[in-house]
Amino acid sequence: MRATAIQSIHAREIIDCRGYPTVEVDVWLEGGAFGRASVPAGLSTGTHEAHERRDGEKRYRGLGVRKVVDTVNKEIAPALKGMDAVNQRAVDMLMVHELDQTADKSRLGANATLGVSLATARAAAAACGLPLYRYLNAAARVIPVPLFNLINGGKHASGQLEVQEFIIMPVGAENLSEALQIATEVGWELKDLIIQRYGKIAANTGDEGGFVPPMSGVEEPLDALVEAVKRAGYSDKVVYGMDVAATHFYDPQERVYTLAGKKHSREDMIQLYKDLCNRYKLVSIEDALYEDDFEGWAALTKELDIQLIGDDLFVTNPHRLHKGIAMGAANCILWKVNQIGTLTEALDVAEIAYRHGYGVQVSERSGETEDAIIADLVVALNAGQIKTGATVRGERTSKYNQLLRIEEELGAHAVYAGKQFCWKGYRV
Ligand code: 2PG
Ligand code: MG
Repeated sequence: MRATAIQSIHAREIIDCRGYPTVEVDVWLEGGAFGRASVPAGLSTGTHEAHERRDGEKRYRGLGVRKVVDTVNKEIAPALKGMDAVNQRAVDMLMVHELDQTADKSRLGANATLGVSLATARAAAAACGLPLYRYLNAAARVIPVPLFNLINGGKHASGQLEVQEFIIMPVGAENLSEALQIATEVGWELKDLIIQRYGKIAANTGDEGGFVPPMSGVEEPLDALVEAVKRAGYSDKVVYGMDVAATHFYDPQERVYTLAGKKHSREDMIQLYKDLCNRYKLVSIEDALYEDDFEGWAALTKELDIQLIGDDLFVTNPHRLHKGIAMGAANCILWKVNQIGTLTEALDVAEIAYRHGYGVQVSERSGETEDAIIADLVVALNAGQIKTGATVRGERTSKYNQLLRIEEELGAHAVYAGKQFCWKGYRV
């Protein structure tokens, strides 16, 4: 028996940062190597994501995952026993094509397959004596520029902002540790500014650690970010981004986006983005339009010379990405492993993106655990960008801290991607 053969797999129910149950999987290999991974969960999810299975029973308001845990322990574990963990593709494809056999993983649950898939990768890396990022890519060296989500709206916050995320990107930092310092200091300035304007009660934070001030529309939060960056002294090092998550304030019947009480057509939204790009150093917009409006996305992509990211639009799915590429919709994919449900499929999607000149931005979910696996994955992909919240809350800082360790380990070979981020000419 090879040392890297799977000896046993064990899943359990744990809780994520919102207290929602989720799946954690342990994989043991014959030679004694061990890997553990847990599964994140979205809240502002795209309609076309792979299926996240929940118990639907009284406990945890239906959100329990005991049935998923059972599926891993009783069905997946015996089927995978003896397989070679370094053959990630074979492990993942067995789950997808032989055990599940549905298009959206609704039989096993994408939360079952992903937990097993990620824990297997970790166990295989451990057996090889390598950090995960290096096991997946011997040439990995790019430390991503983080997109720090400092103001939370939409489904991630109990405020009135429709736009879900207002983001700063310290592209002018020298390295990740300076980027973290910049984001933290800007966050403190923003907190002071919010308290000055709206009082202490307004400085609470949302699901991703950003503030939830009583602001409205798009300009007010962007102006506040610009002011906080200025007060912190980093105006020449920071550019801005947003995750609009537009599907969540769009009415498909009426075909309107309701923003700060006003109805906007698709064309109004495109015009709004054009105006914002003229007024702010806005270089990256995610989910600017409705998730099924590929035509609108193509028009938007023609009009704007910035990074346009498809999250709910592509849902890390090869078919939706191919459709977008064919139509010229967006120019970057948001990469979330749980949207597709196995590591192999997620890596395949990233490869499609790269081949067609699309960017890849690795992202957390709003419901994270302290598992920092995306830090290794973003370096393995040399993707150059990560979105994982503000610099607070353990489930966010775990990713940044793991990236700091990787940066240190790569030493002189590490390349901080800020300098390479050149959308709209912001080549620093
Ligand atoms: C998003 C994500 C993460 P959720 O929309 O990009 O920020 O949110 O995980 O709730 O889908
Ligand atoms: Mg999003």
